[in-house]
Amino acid sequence: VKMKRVLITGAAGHLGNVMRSRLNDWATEIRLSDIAKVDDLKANEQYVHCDLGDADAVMSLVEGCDAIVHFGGVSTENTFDSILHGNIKGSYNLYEAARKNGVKRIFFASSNHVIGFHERETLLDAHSPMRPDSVYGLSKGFGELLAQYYYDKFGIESALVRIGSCFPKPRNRRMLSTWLSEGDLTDLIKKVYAADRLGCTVIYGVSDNPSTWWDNRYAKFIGWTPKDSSAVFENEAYLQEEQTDPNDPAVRFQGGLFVSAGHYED
Ligand code: NAI
Ligand code: 15L
Repeated sequence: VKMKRVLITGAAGHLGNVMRSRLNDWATEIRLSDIAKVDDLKANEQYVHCDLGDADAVMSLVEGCDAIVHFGGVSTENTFDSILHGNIKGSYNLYEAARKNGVKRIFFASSNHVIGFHERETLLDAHSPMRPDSVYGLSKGFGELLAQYYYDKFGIESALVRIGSCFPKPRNRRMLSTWLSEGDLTDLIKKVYAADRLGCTVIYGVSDNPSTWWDNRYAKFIGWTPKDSSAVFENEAYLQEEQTDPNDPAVRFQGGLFVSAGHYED
């Protein structure tokens, strides 16, 4: 399926930048937005500076787009004010703009930190209760509920993709279980838009790793089968050398370091 005009928010960030080049052929036009500058625009790319917390700016940003891949916002723990602005108001502004501009389907970059306070021995699926491990994770929980509301009330479909750890390779032992390859993420985005129906569906964004805490049984209808595996990194020296204590909260809980990270005060 070739898309007409796709909006990628957070396009100056890590995943926005990677996906912008991987998805280039997928769309006739790609609109890239961020508060930071996006460089080296290709012929079919357009950059729009936009603060997601600015409702009017987001309204005009979304105009004329037929798909939104929403990566923009604060991507790790931070102050409540910055998360309120970029993630809570930001995602509300985006869904309002989608409603008013007739956008029918959104890829929402949620996070594993929505469920980070589950222990690693617990196998989760889409129906497991949220247990956010941070104000950041809490804001992603808000985003998921927001998407559900916009689906129930206005029929806007969303993929709520609880991304594990999407980096070129796992950075620590935990990421052997949470790693998502760039190739699998690219394929997932395409599958989300190729599906006849999407509804409002939670998908764990994780590759086919030997160890996993997440079961995508309720998203099978989308037809996404991750092909990569963190097994290729298992024997790397930096992962062997890491010291782990089973009673360390960062080892006990799925969210890793986010569960014990400090709580920011404004
Ligand atoms: P990133 O921090 O590199 O990119 C986020 C981008 O959003 C940045 O370029 C930043 O300038 C922009 N942004 C922040 N506040 C904004 C605002 N108020 N208005 C407009 N733009 C704003 O993060 P990354 O790694 O690329 O993640 C992309 C998305 O995926 C984020 O929503 C993150 O929460 C989510 N995610 C990423 C994971 C990963 O493994 N990389 C794991 C789980 C979730
Ligand atoms: C996230 O939600 C963050 O955006 C990313 O930077 C990683 O820390 C990732 O989760 C993770 O859990 O590894």
